[in-house]
Amino acid sequence: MASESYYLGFDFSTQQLKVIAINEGLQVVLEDNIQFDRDLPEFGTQGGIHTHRDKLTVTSPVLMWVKALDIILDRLKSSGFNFGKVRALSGSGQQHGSVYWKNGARDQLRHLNADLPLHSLLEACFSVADSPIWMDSSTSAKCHHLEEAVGGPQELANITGSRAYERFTGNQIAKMFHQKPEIYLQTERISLVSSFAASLFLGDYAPIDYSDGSGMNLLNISEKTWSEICLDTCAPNLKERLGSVVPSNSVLGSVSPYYADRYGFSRECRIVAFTGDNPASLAGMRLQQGDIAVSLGTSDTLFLWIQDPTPALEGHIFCNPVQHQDYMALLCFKNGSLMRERIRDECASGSWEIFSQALASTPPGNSGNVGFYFEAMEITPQAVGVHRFNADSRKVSEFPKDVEIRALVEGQFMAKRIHAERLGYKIMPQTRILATGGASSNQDILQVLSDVFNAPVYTIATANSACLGAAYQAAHGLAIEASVSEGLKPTEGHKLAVTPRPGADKNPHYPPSGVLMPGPQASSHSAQLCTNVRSPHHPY
Ligand code: XUL
Repeated sequence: MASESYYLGFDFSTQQLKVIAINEGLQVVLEDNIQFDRDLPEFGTQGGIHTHRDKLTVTSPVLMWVKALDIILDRLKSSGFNFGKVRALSGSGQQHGSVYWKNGARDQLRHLNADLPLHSLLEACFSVADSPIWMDSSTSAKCHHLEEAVGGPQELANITGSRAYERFTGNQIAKMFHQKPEIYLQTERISLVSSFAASLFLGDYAPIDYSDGSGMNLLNISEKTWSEICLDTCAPNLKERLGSVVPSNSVLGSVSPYYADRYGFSRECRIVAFTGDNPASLAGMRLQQGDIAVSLGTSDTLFLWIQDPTPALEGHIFCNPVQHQDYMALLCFKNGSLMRERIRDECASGSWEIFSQALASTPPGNSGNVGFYFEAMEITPQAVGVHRFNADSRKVSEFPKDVEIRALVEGQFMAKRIHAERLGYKIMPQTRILATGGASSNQDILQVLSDVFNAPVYTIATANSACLGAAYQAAHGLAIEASVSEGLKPTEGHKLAVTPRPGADKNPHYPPSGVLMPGPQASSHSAQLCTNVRSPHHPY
């Protein structure tokens, strides 16, 4: 133990700052966290945020994040943690948030006095005290303007991986520039939450990494350079304020002497680029080429490892944090567990057991009956209401209870597969589905998932996957720098749960692989699913 070396991962998320230390065997040896509301009440946040009077503007105090770092490092030091054994560190941050460094701040960052805590040294370094974060939705006008400027939403998605989203940083910067031009002029650098946090360790401005940079509507994700047209549309002289972009597992340098002097870090301790929490989760869940991670929680989220992306109007394509020539996609479905629970209550007397029995007693493909259930306005696609179709593709107003249960679960997974394939995802022979979240403990739900994707489903514990992923990135980045290996591929911890039933790939009621447009070979439902006709009656 005494001779062990460590890698540290930090996660600057919305409600807390977390830290994980792993050893050379990539096992977790230490975890800690600072809860912003509880541990830093002086900032008056609720859930780590300030919601403004217009209800659309959402921010977090930047010095709260700095102070949280002071506290967590002090705490680790008093617990006897040996910082001298840390070979490399990395981190993740909530995506899209922006930090505005005031003119002259770089000089301050480069000369940190180890006798003082970071938050008092950096008190005067930010031109905006409250940083806009991902929950902000006050920039609709800027989004519209950006899409217009580049030739429409699909064109913006082709360049940056996503159409314009309110929370994406370019639109936030555009708002800042237009509302407070004098503040913009006083700002010498704009960081993401991830690159801001890396800057604290580096004692200098850290570059933005490709993956988190993909959440800005500013980066050309194929060329991996800033898009001039997007930059110019958002604000003048933005390129010089953003600095360069780098692959997500780049080594940025060594820790600032501040950390060696104050906490006993080795001066050799390397800093690997920090990235967004979703890219870091992809690393933390140990996804590999062709894999899908499905988190079945309140809402359902999909991470996909993609090689040839086809950006669409729904979902996001980011550069891949592990292999920078590849990509990842992120899809969010709001009607996840809440919808499954509602149908469980209506059709299975509130019992998961009865719900499971219905799935077990109905055939895969549901004899052609399919349904889409959106209690709340869905994100992917933007649709609401309940839509049931029978085997003749006719809209019907109800199904028998067991048919309803299978229609819901199959409909949810078919929609996931279709949206994934629209973004360029291809199911491959080695494809694994990694399932997490509450509903991943239900074998019968997982069986449907496995059948619809015709791939084995593994379960994986993902508490703190972003933070763990950041620690892996630290080890991975160092290994790449030392040319030790192409990358570390830890696979333990994935538990095989179910495999597809024989014939799942030939089920006429599931969308045939790779279908993006209705074709003669497609079943009537998958044809309907793929037409993308938006109407109040049909969500697809
Ligand atoms: C992703 C997003 C959120 C934040 C949460 O696009 O906005 O998942 O990254 O921290």
